[in-house]
Amino acid sequence: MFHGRFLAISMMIVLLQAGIAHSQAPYTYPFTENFESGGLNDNWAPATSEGIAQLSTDQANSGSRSVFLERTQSAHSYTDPAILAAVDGIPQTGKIEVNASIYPVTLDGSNFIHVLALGGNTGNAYSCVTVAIATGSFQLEAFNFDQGFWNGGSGIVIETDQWYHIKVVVDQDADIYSVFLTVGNGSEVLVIQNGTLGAKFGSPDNNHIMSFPFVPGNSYYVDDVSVKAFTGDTPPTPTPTPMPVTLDFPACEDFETDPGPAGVFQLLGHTSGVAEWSTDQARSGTRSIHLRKDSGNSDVPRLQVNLSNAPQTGSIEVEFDTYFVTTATNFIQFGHFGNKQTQITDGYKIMTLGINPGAEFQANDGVAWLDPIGGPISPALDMWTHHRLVFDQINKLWSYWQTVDGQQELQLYDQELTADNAIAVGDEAFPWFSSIPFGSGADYYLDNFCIHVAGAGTPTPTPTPGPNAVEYWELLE
Ligand SMILES: [Ca+2]
Ligand SMILES: [Ca+2]
Repeated sequence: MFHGRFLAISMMIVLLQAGIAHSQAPYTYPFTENFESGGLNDNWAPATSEGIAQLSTDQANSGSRSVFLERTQSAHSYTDPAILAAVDGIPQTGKIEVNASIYPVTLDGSNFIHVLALGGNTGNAYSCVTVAIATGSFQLEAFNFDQGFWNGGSGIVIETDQWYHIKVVVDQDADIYSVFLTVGNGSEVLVIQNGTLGAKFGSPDNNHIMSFPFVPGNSYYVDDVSVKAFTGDTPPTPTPTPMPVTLDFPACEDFETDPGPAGVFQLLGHTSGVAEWSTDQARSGTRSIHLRKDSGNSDVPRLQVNLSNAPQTGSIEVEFDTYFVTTATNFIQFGHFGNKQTQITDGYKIMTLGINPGAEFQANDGVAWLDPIGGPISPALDMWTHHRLVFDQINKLWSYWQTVDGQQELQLYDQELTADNAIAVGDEAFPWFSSIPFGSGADYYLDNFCIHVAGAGTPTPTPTPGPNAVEYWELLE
């Protein structure tokens, strides 16, 4: 017993001594760190037990050095590998900006990559705000515990082997932040506007900067970290493009013009497939959106659009056309309403139209995949299918019609919107429509996306009332 206790005390002393030996000096506001001189340990606490956090000359945004971070152990960690530094003297009023440049080497979409966290010092540098490369979409997003969900998404997909410049503008008077992103030498884009800080940056226990890969499969370089007074105008110069953009209500999009890299309709195609503007097929005009998944199962590539301008009451109708070329070895989520954009735990927040691995239409009501009322039906390949959804946001019901080759084939659901949340289309927290090939082998086109008050549109052809038509028309009253 004695020896065991003595050994434990001795180890504690050794650990304390190690901590003293490696204690880092805090930065003093304002500062810019280009990593060109001195050791990383001078100001940063690098954690390296579960990966790499070290100075490197392999890449540099400035000069010849930067910091390389890579998680090599399995699972995930908020603290290791990581670099962490304290900053003294951060003003508690006025506007300040926090900058960091990052250069991704490998990106794994299985979880967030926390490239710039502001706040606490122990595995929770998010207390103010954390900027991360998002799961699935590979866009820049931000999180704090007060808001409780990730937000943002610029339409700009973060790729490997490219420098990105992140600027977080903190308004200490209003307790809000905005995030800007510049790709290489390009223009500055506003990614998140006026998010709410979880805590005032620089207040006691909230005066740290941290960067960590979080999950295996992620590695990147960091350079040119600074915290200084915000010197830009309001709005900043160059005038940023406000993002994310939201679809008007009502709206119809025939995709005859290119959605562009950061348009209302966002095409995300980071890995193993395509999400592209296409002339291969068209339900209207000569163009549509082509979505294809070549390998694996994941939420990219995809088309997504923010529907938060939709009224939160009354009945809303959403229509679109698809042209399926091949089905997949897993679900195709060709019509998803919810929050795929940020990949929160509940991936089926409102409802999802899908084709199952057996190549039959199903719909997910937020709880389970459901068969059509009339029984399983396979998609007609190489022809256009019209989809029409009515969301009764008062009674929290949705119904679905499908028209193939001029014939109404199926199928009326009269399902409850996600029962435990009872949220509506365009709900502030879950406003996204996504169309996702998801399963390997999926290949289809999408055209003519419309959203409007139920019954206000003139769908072509007009669905023939089926066995459940009474319910449908009652729904519209
Ligand atoms: Ca440098
Ligand atoms: Ca078209």
